[in-house]
Amino acid sequence: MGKTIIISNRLPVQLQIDNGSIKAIPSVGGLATGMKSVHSGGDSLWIGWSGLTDEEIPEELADDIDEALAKHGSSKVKLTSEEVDGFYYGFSNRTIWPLFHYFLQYSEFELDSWDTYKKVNQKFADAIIKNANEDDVIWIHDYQLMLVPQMVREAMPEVSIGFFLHIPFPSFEIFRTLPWRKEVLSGLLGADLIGFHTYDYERHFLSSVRRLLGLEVSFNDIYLEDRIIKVDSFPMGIDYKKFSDAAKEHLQREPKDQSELQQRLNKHKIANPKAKFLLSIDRLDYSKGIAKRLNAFEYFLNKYPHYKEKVRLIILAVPSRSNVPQYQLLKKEVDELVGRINGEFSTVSWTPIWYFYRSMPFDNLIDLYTSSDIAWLTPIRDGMNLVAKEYIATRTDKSGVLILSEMAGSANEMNESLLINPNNFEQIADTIDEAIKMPVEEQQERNGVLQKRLERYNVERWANDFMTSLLEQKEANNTEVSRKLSKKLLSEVEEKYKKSKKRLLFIDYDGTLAGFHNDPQKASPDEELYELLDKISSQENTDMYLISGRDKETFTKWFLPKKYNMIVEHGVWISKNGEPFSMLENVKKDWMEKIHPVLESFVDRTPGSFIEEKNYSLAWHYRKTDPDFGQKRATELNTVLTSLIANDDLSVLNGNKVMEIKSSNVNKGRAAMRVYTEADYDFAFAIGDDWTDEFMFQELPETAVTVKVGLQKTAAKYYVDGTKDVRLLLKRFLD
Ligand code: GDG
Repeated sequence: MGKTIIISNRLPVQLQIDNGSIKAIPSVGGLATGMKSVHSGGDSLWIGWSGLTDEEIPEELADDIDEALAKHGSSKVKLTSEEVDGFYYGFSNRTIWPLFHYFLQYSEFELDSWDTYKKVNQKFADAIIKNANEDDVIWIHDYQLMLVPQMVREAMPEVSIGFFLHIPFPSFEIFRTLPWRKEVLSGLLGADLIGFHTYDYERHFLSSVRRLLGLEVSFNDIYLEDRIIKVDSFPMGIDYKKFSDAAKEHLQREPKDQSELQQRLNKHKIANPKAKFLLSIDRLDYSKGIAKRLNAFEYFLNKYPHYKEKVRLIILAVPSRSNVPQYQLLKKEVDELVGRINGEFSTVSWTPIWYFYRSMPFDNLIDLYTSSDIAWLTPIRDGMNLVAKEYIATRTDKSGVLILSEMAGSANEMNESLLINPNNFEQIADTIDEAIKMPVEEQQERNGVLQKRLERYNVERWANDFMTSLLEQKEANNTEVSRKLSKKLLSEVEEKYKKSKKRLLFIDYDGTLAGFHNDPQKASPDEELYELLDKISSQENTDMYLISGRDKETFTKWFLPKKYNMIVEHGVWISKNGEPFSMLENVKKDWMEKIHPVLESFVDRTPGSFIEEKNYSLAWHYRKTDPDFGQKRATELNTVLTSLIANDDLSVLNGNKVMEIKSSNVNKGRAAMRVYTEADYDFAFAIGDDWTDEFMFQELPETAVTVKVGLQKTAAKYYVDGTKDVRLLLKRFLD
């Protein structure tokens, strides 16, 4: 494995030019804080934007800037101020951020900023391509760079690409409103592994992929023609040791070594030992629910007036995206609310809210964490929320209460905290009361469990899990059980075919010779296909069988009186040399009366599904239904049928968007073997795309050439990508 390349919008340091000299300031925010420890660990390069636009970089400082960044293992992507406006403040933060956090009303759909987003994503991709080797591992981060995976994939088809989204992925109903939804999904699908913080985000993403791109999704794998993409959840952890060590060190400091902020906090504690500090820390962002929290605090003070002068809310709101109008409005709203509440409740000796609108050094952050009795974090939506985890990590004696919004991704792993709905003021007020009264033993019990979990699943573990999973995925894609029919393998098969004296070919129809169609009757053969089949079947010493689950009427209409051999309905009927169909297998059909009404009830409740009645089987098709819903109903039907047919000699075949119920002693494998044993064949070949073809792959002798169409799990020896490749393969058999 080569080096790791991390790509995110911002680098781990932000550069500032101060009187001609360059200052590197550590970046604030979840992604930067989390990935820093991964970056410092080994051979890695971080590519991102330096925080300075081209216009802000004087020519004479350009080299110094590159050098300053190189010291931090970083390399910059150059952006003009216009590009930053369109890409970052525009599409990223006025379209994607609000949409993905369910603030639909704030989402702007501007073609210009989408164009800039595409252009800047290409710039990031170019920077990667310039720096990467094929054996490097590329890890792309977050919503600003969703098109980069596919852009890199096009230039470097074999390289390992991982993508992690740090914010929520919204439900399909929200995501579908984005005009460029398909482009965004396709951009992401350039990756080998796509990671989210929670299972819910993963689920939403897969549902959009299925519904908008119509791709085959099985569990958490997405099947493309030439690759499988894995989607998984990896809840991001923190650098636990860094926070807990810092807290320990803080608590041991002599008063004279303490920060000014700590000394002030201490003074208030000493003056009023029973008073409680409530802490809230976030970037000033509407998704974090700061204004709502202030309103809830006012509600609390009114509902529990005896806490007046006994609680203080410390709000640290870190300036963020102040170029975006929504953030300016929010700043105004928060300023006014703080003013109003302080005006309403303050006494000579007490101000209920301390409000800091700035970014603080790490040291002060620890002061706040270690001095606060309660951390109160109520985002309206939050991908994860690392502040909640950091607070717990700094509680060295395990005291302290965390009140956390259910809407934060971290709530999934922090059940021992007090979880609230940020919109329910009544519940919030009661929970603050509960937190204030909570006995220390209970606090320690809850935090003990949380600390163990956070210490174990820290940010290093998170990154390792992601990387391991990415490499495994690459490995799995490279070493499939069946091998892709490469040019070399194709030549080998062709040679075997041409040298053989008696050949037998089994060729499935739907999904193999012809693509799928919503109406099965419309997937009829084209002229080119007839020509190809005519030529193969007329070769000497060659028995070609079309083998299908279709009914004999359709195949009679499409192929007779052509002299192809045909086996239909999975092996019930056979036709040789242009003769009418006759029965190959004796099967009963009295069970149909019992099963038909069950299928009817599923058709009634599943719009778009329908029953196909074949002579000896019944098929329930759900290709035209909503994919998620269809899958759910298919699972349900499977359960119902399994118990219904327990005593009959029937089996249920789960095909491609179809479930077929038929007699157990009929399948393509059994039929193929009956034909195979009729003569002395020295070349046997079978090709098919779905589950029902697996019977052939399994039952034909080891020497047979078996080929699966598509990438799904198979017993076949080889695979090809799609129907086009099937025809190219068959053409090889012509003289
Ligand atoms: C995004 C997602 C997801 C904050 N103020 C200061 C400061 N911080 C540090 C905190 C924490 C980080 O910034 C904030 O992380 P969050 O996770 O709470 O939130 P976002 O910035 O919105 O991050 C979020 C995250 O990505 C990771 O995937 O959890 O859901 O929105 O580490 O400590 N650090 C310093 N001074 C401050 O004033 N030094």
